[in-house]
Amino acid sequence: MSSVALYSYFRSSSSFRVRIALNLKDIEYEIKPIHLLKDGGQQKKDNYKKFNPMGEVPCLVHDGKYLAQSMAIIEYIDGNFPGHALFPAIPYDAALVRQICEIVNSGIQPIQNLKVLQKIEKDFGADQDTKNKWAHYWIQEGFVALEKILESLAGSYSYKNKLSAADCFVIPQVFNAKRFSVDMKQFPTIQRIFDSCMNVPAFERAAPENQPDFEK
Ligand SMILES: N[C@@H](CCC(=O)N[C@@H](CS)C(=O)NCC(=O)O)C(=O)O
Repeated sequence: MSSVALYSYFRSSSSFRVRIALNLKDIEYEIKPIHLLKDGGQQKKDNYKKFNPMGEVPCLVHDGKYLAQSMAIIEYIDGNFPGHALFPAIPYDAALVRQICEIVNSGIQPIQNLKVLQKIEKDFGADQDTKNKWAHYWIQEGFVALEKILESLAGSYSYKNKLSAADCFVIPQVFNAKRFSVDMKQFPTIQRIFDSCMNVPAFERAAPENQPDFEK
């Protein structure tokens, strides 16, 4: 029997991606909470950074093997566990799914990540309102592009009518969009995908409010 654990923070969208993927694959896993704000950020402590020197969640532990970066983790999960395939078999279609993942993974989330918001506060004097506007701007920009691409690719889900890795990335980013008051009426395709996915138990169970470390 293999053992799977995930270092995760309830509000972390990158952890949320992996929680969805694990649920879609029906993999049992233990959540190991890492609090991103407590004690100056538990992700920055040496006893965590020895697993992930980037000082970020998520980090997967599978049978004693450690792996960080949600994209790498989700590809690893997909290749190593049976069940629902997270990437289409056709190479071009699989690349289209990765394109969606990367728009979120490299084009949107890193610019509104906690450490970026903390840096613009500490070194450039940004107050809460400025930090909110910053995050709002980058999510809004990214969603304009994402909406355009998804208009032709999506069915009920990001890739046609099949749940895929793309949904693991898009849905948590919508949670962040809502948190930073992005008006989702501008993005009807993304909103439609969100509504369909949130009716799937794998997504609902992975949501921040259903995590053992959830805080209001
Ligand atoms: N590209 C990384 C991003 C990971 C990441 O940014 N994690 C955030 C939470 S969503 C984090 O741990 N931030 C800690 C910090 O900013 O100090 C991944 O996909 O795993």
